[in-house]
Amino acid sequence: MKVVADTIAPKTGQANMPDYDTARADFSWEEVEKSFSWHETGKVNMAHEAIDRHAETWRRNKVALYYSDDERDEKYTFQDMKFLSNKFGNVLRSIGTEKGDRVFLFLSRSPELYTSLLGTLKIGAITGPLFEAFMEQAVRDRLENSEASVLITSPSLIDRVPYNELPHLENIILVGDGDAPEDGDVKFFRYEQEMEKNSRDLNIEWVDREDGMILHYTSGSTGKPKGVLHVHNAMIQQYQTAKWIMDLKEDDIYWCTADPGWVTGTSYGIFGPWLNGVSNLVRGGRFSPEDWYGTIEKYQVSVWLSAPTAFRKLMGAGDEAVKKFDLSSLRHVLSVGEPLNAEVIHWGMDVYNRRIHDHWWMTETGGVIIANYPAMPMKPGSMGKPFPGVEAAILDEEGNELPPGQMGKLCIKSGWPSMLRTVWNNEERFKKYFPFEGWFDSDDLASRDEDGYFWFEGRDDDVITTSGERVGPFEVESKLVEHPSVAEAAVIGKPDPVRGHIIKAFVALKDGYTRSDELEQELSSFVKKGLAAHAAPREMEIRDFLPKTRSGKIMRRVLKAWELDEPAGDLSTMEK
Ligand code: 6R9
Repeated sequence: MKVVADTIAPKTGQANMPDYDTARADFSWEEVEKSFSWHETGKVNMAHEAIDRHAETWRRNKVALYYSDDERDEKYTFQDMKFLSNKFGNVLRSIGTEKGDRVFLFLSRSPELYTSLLGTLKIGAITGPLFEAFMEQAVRDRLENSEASVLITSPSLIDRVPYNELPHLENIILVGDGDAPEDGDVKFFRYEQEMEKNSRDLNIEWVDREDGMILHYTSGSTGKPKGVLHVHNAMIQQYQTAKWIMDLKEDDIYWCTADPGWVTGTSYGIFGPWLNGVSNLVRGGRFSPEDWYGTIEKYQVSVWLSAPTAFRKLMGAGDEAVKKFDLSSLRHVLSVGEPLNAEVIHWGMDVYNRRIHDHWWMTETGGVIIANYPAMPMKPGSMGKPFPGVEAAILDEEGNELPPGQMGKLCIKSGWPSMLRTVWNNEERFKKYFPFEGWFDSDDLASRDEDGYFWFEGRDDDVITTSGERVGPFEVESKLVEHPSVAEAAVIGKPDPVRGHIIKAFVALKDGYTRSDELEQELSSFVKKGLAAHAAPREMEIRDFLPKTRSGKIMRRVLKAWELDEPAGDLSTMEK
């Protein structure tokens, strides 16, 4: 049960979304649909709505994409994006690609990644973006399961593609210079040559709203990754959530730091901003506090979306780093992917003088489900409230709704616009998401308070039963992060003959702190005093870093497997 001492009021100012209760009372998805220039035939295409629609208005010369990495610094207008994606659509057609085919991307972040993803959608094919860092097994699993016929990759990555062992793979398009084998059972093409040959005019494929658009693989804790399928209809939710939650406005420079290999990097790194006609910044390269703050300063970023792991690292880097840069362009800051510790929000108020808006969703939901809204009072540590037009509830094991304050399954009333439509080649797995009639089960545990705010407790698998009490790992981790020495923390349950489980904490320290028995003792009693005796870690391990996914989630199941000497399961998404 949460006791919340503080709330943070919104900044007065113009937010796109009216106050929460009004927005909820008046909401209808049918109204949102009217924002789109649905084609007269009743057909649609995501890439048309995101790019071409704006290229047909005064926005044609507006910058759609600012791209920069250590070598490149480029701008593309909506018109440029239209022509480039048209060309790529023609390239795909010229090699025989058809509507419904799976066209996968295994590329580092680059303008070519974005234009080829859009070109793929324009011909009605299904796109599948992969993390550049994947090794051979991860690439193989995804290409095998999706039966992709086309892969867009680069000479530097081709060694990790077992193309001769993938019977469905027919064509490989190589982006950039460099030697590549270019032999075997597949046909190889050079991106630059093919783009040169093809026209910038394209007859777009008008598709049904329910036609497949994108496949995102999410790693299960064991076994093979699941291919979550989204359809073009997802645009309705991605458009409206980006408008209200990211609060996107005409003059914004929007920066989402997520890679398109993660759903955040497509729903809110591509579709959300461009459906709203907003200038979108993509920054390649690796994370460093100086580089990130420098990027905000240089591009005058006004809306910034990142993940808790990044904010915790920025916090660990100290306030001095912030002071070296002019961050005054920032209007709105957001975080997603993991619970955002209250401590980080308070720090954000101190150093950025901005609230960091936490919001919750999953690959399977396609768009945001629960959020802190720009005009709503924020309770630090809470995920906020369900999006207007979406119903979320806390259910028990039988599917009955639980009263406020109780921890249970976080479920969503089925039928929101961007809901997954299937798990590719695995209808059985898809059905498992719906254990109770009409409800999607997220497999997260959460509670709702008297005011309707939702509080994340942990993944269902991660919640710890110790001495008969159920403890959400996040609560303990957040308490640990409040301690001045702690940069990041992860807690797991370790089997114990007396208590069922004991709590074991893994902690990464901030710069300038070193491990000692006294410090471990102190951290344990810090949790005991701040939370409860049963929540205090009985074992502690200070580590240089914690294992994480490429989207920055702490992998508790991996820590647990290492601890118990058990197989760690699928590690393809783990950051090396
Ligand atoms: C968008 C995304 C989904 C899982 C989800 C939950 C965790 C995401 C969160 C959060 C607490 C938040 N999660 N946002 N937990 N607070 N604001 O992350 O998709 O990679 O599929 O992960 O991430 O456990 O179930 P995905």
